[in-house]
Amino acid sequence: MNSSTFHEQPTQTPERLAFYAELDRHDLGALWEVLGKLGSLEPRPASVPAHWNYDDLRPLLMKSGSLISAEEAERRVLVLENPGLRGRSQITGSLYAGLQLILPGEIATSHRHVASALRFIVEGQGAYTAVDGERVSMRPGDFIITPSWTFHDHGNIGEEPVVWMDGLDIPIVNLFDTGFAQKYAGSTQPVTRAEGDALARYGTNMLPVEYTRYGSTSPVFSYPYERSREALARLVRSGPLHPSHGVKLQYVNPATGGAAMPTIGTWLQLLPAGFDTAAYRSTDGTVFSVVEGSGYSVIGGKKFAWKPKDIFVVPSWVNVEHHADDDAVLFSFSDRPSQQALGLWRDEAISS
Ligand code: GTQ
Repeated sequence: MNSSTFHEQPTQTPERLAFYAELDRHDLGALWEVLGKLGSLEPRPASVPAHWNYDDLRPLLMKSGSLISAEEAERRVLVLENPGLRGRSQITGSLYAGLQLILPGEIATSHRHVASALRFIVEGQGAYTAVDGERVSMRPGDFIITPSWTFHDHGNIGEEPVVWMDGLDIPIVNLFDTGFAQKYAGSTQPVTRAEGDALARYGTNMLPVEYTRYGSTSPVFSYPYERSREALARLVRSGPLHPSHGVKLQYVNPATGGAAMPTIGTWLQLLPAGFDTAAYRSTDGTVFSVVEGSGYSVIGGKKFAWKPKDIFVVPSWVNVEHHADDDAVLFSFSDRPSQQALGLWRDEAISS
């Protein structure tokens, strides 16, 4: 072992190579031949820093709208494929992300799956998502969850195309071979609760007297932008700003204080105009969606300029610094709660 690798591959002698061939015939391998690939001194993600410009994405989304209906597609989504992981439908080593389009009058039929999903609304008014018998309107900047194994359908009863970013833990579910999925018997689930029911019941710093289901997924499934944005506006005035994050809040399950979903963590942050963050890295590869403002991020030494509706990704253990040209609001998500539950998560503020 030297300082740059965890394990140096031993010399391959003819006797050793013959032995490896013999092992191979018995479905065996020699650890010392592969240890350098299995273990590393620090994370070596296959995913790379990447940025998607919404000016490029939008025309392609609209083109998809003319080529296939939401109904035929089941979900009309352009998958954000990390350039280092092409063909695997992954934006990081553990997460899936895509941009979903629903046109006026369309529905995306009801189904459920073990994978948990988040929706972060990017543009348009008039769409809803239904979860557990309640329909909630989608507005730009809203963060909405679809808990594991809950039936969900989406619809657009407005007059504009609606686009949101989907984030799912599909690669985590598949890592464990724990995926199940079902279609609902009808195209949409019956509405059994009025809009706003879950937010009133669970999202006002109070819980129903009989509530006991602490744990796993948040009973609040919509986190409206207006409320979160207002909190950030107040906090940026009262300070102090975190050197690496500006003002950054976690979305929580109000019954536990933990993340809204067991596998995926989500945040909203404000970087005031002119703010430069201190370099930071963490083991949770993180996806960012720009809500307001423009600026740039330096990710692993590469500069990516961004503006509203753009998406960018910071892989595990890669340094990131943000710069805001004007007041910028960034939504982000990662697998941090998964890593923390398993005792794996690390982060580090880099001092310059
Ligand atoms: O809206 O239910 O992007 O099931 C991928 C799989 C969205 C959804 C995706 C899904 C959905």
